Amino acid sequence: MKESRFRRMQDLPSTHLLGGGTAMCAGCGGLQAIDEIYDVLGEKTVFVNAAGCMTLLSTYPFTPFRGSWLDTAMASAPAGAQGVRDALDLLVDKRRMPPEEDLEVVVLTGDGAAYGMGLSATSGAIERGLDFLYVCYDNEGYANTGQQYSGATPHAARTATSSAGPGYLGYKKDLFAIWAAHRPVYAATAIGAEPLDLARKVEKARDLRGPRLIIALSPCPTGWDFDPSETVEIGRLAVRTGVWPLKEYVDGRVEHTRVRRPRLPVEEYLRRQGRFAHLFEPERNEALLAEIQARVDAYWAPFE
Ligand SMILES: Cc1ncc(C[n+]2csc(CCOP(=O)(O)OP(=O)(O)O)c2C)c(N)n1
Ligand code: SF4
Ligand SMILES: [Mg+2]
Repeated sequence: MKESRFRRMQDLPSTHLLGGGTAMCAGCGGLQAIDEIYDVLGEKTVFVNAAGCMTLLSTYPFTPFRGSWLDTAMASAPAGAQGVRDALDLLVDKRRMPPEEDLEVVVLTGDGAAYGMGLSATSGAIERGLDFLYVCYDNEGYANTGQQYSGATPHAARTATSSAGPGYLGYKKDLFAIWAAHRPVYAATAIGAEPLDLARKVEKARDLRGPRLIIALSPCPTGWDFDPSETVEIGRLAVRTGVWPLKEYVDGRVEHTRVRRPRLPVEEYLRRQGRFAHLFEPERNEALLAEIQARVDAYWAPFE
């Protein structure tokens, strides 16, 4: 059998070494976003992490974070967050911890957990009004296990489980809309390549109480197949082509926070990534390119 060109992250040379000998890929867009988010949140945090690439950030007893960290099974991070929140509330109520030492409970998961495996636990947590911030780094696949498709994979992307023909036949789920339908306190999309927009959204989310979401699109050189030096440029192209709208939901209203006019053609974004190479070689797939462009145009049409 032909070897998949999608390799497990653990098989790659260690380019970014952390405590415990864990390795992250160079140019990881998820790591960039989390770094920027942590800059705003600071150390008074408990990260409740579902299994994924970022789990490798924290191998007991090492972690690059100054706050606390809890690992959970893939589907259970919001349930873990409920337990941590309840414990913190009890400590404050029983005066065993001063209120000023209270911590922000942050769920940190990839898209596999956020869009799929953990969605039911998330829905229940929002319904209960749990006071937590959900951070999803969305690299559009199960990256840690070799980039299998997830509910976040875009149409036509090649993945380890859609490695031939037109690529992934499904369409990326709209997690922002799913959250908005729950009427949370706050929800936003973001990307590490737009750090000011991201920081403003994290600040806003930090200062609210209740269920809050930040989804950061996370260009993944390993799974999307591009050079690690291009992470920021590809992230900017996702926004400038309109593929990744930057927006927020507050008080029942959705507003875009960065609008690029005119938008660049989507193929400027697609052709930089090996996962879409079959749309251009050995010949251009005009029908599929037109379909992808039409879907992006249809999204933006009501706002123009
Ligand atoms: C219930 C369950 N199924 C499968 C796995 C194996 N597994 C570990 S990480 C991972 C990928 C998670 O994907 P995502 O949430 O998108 O995070 P990423 O790996 O992309 O960072 C999988 C499938 C697991 N830990 N638990
Ligand atoms: S596989 Fe992708 S998301 Fe995972 S560490 Fe590497 S670049 Fe980051
Ligand atoms: Mg993922």
